Amino acid sequence: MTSSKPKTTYLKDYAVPDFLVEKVSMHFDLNETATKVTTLMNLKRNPKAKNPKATLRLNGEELELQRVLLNSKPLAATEYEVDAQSLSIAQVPDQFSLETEVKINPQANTKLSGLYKTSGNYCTQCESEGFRRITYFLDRPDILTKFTTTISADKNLYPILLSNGNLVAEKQLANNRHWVKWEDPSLKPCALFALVAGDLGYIQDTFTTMNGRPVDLFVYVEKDKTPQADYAMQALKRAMLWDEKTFGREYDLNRYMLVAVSDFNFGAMENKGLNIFNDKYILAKPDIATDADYIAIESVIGHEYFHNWSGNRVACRDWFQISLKEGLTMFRDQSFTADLHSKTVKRIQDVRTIRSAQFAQDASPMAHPVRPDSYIEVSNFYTVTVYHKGAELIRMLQTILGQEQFRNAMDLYFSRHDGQAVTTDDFIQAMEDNANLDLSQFRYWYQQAGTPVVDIEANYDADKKHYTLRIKQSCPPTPQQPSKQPFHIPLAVALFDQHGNELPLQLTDETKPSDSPRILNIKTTEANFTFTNLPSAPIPSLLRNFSAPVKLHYAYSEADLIFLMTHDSDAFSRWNAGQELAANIMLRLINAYDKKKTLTVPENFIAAYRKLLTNTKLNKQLAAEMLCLPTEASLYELLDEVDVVAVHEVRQQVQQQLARALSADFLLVYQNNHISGEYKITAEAMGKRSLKNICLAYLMQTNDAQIRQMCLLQFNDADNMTDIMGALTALNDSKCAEREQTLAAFYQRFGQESLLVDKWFALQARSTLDDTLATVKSLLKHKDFNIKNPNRVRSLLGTFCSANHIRFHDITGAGYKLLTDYILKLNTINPQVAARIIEPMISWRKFDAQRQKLMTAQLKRITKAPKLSKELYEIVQKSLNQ
Ligand code: B3K
Ligand code: ZN
Repeated sequence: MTSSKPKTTYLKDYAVPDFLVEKVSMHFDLNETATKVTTLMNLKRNPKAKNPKATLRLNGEELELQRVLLNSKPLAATEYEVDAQSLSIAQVPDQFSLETEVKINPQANTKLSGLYKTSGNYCTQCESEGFRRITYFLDRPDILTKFTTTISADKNLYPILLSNGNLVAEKQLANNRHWVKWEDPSLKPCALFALVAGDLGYIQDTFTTMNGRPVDLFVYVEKDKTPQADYAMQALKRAMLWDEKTFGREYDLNRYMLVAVSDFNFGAMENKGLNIFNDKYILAKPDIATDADYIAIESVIGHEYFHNWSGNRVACRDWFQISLKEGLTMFRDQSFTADLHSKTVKRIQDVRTIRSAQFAQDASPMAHPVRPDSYIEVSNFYTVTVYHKGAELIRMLQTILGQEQFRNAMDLYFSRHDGQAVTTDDFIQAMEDNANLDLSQFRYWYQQAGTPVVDIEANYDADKKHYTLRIKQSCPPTPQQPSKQPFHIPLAVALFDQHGNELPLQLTDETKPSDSPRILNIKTTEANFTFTNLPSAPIPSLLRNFSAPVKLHYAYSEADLIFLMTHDSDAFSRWNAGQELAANIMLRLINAYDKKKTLTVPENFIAAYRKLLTNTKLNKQLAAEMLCLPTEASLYELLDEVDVVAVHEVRQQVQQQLARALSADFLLVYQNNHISGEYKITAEAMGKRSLKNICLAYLMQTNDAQIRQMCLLQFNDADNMTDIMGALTALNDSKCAEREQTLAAFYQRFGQESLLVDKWFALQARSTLDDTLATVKSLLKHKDFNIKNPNRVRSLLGTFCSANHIRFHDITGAGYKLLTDYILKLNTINPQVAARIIEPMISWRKFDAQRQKLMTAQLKRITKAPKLSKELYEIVQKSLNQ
């Protein structure tokens, strides 16, 4: 909280810590409103510190200090200083022990950072700066030390007491309390500390590592939820095996624990040996979780597990390096999902996120490099840029180095830096050293924000049989970075002849053709590549598999795109060509809409869709992806000024015209993809379900009573949540009795399952019906709405504001006002959640003058809030001033 202007932290100011912590022992005497935390640490001056006489300054927030002992001697109040952020002791010896005792109030902790209570249990969240809300400490990621934790608590209320590492002792105490001791042999930053206490149920299993070491695995959940924990356990075992096979990484402790909690600020947390999860990423059974939920659970469990090497054993030096662990770990989890399921579908989904959310952030006032240079509040930097674009950078390195070299370079990185806290530069250095490559220009990807634009023109010289690609790169200015250095862009290219044959690629200075596709390494603002021996003008397939996170401009004809949609040998590129074709048509129609012309979807596009629907050989998951039109958000990224209504109307019109023209085909595909028998999470079964459900959604666009009945039937007959949600989603934008009926039935049936109540809130928030704003307002008063529960806030307010553009951007400004009312409430309750849901309002410059005025008025209202949190302060002031 701030009364004065919050301070900015700069990467350039990084200095090594003045003190090091040799080891730390903590004791937690758990009590709802007054937990006593005793911390004993052995400290010594850092020989590398600049100032050998520096004052010891420990971070601490919202702590009630009881006593301080230096070398076992109590300090008088005059011997130390305490303020709202720290405890300082001047003139300490070079080596000493320090013991502190503080009181904290977990029950009152609604920020869910530090130690807090959730559904009757205790849990912690320390990354990035939550540990200082538990005890006074050197709360910075380059302080690595060994933790011993003892916990005492009421035995009946909290029979399970967990912390990092190994359980080494337990005993009974008086007054029905018990005591446990955990020892973590690993070196870790305090951000990876964790404690859990509660009356939890669990399941147990073992995994034998590649070197034959058994590891005890535990998944802890609320007591009645143990039947929903099996999938998580299996997913964990798959992740452990995959990391051994793919990266040679073995787990190091004897025990690995996952815990599901229902109040959590984000997805999960990789605390050493004791991962804590938002329960939506653990709990699963077919009538509760959708196919997408199953895949997400496996991927988040994988992600947290993979952090054990990328993030925990090799940690970050400072919080500017978040992508060192998050970009890398996300790349690892993406590869895991791709290997276990469909490579193409996974790539399509990840590219969708980049093109809609990450490109939007790169163009927003919060644009920042993958390795930011400064922050006011570090929790604002766990972003789609740091994670997703960060993962794209690792993917590009894999492309540039080649699979084998990349794997070797990863081995070097892990062995060189095991047990250290390092930087993204250290990572690149390992890549360079292993492959003997110069990646100095690649480093700009970490340093420069903004989405590069690659313009390509092609020219065919029939006499010489030469084909030239003229490539230009540029990058728009971003806050604090008016001009940019050229990036090293790996551009994957293939060329096709008119019959769909992939052509051999030989540059003019080469003696023989190389494999297709090939990577053109673009390092300058302009570059030309001339291919030879091409008997006729080829059709280029560019940026294959989205080989770099850039916007590609090449003037494809519609015929070329339709050609690539059918003939490209790479499935991702076929999808991509279809998306580009659809986007081009939609942009044209948006223009026509503005000029009040009639909107007609071209015949060739309808024909291309018919081909997709009638091609029974096509992989079904891919077919479903290809049938999805570009999202409204991704169209926003193609427009200089967004006309919310035009984009929405056009997308709707295209859907409707496709549905009407192809209703018989949609119906046939719908009917042919019903599955009977046991629910399975195989590619085949998931493909059928997604194809069927997308067809149902299209069919609903025909406004036919029989289709509404089909939805109802599917809703009633479904034995899995994917099909239930498929029916509800298809009905969701139609004002009809079937919608009312199914929504009510859903709540009645699943009203006790909080993850499904979240889905019920989200569905209604997403509906494009014209009374949705009023519905959202009334749902905010529903007995199940709880502003302190992040999942609930995200499902209702988050979904409405980020996924329902047409209703959130209502021209009266009522959507903006509603969001702001709740942001102001959340400012004190949970600023991290507030800072997330404000995002749809910060890019106000993209919209028309009237909406700009309405949004900025609300942003200004936020700036006037008493006790504005650092989280909101940073975002709002950047949004208004940059
Ligand atoms: N490392 C955590 C995110 C922490 C967010 C702190 N505000 C989860 C993850 O990426 O695995
Ligand atoms: Zn992570």
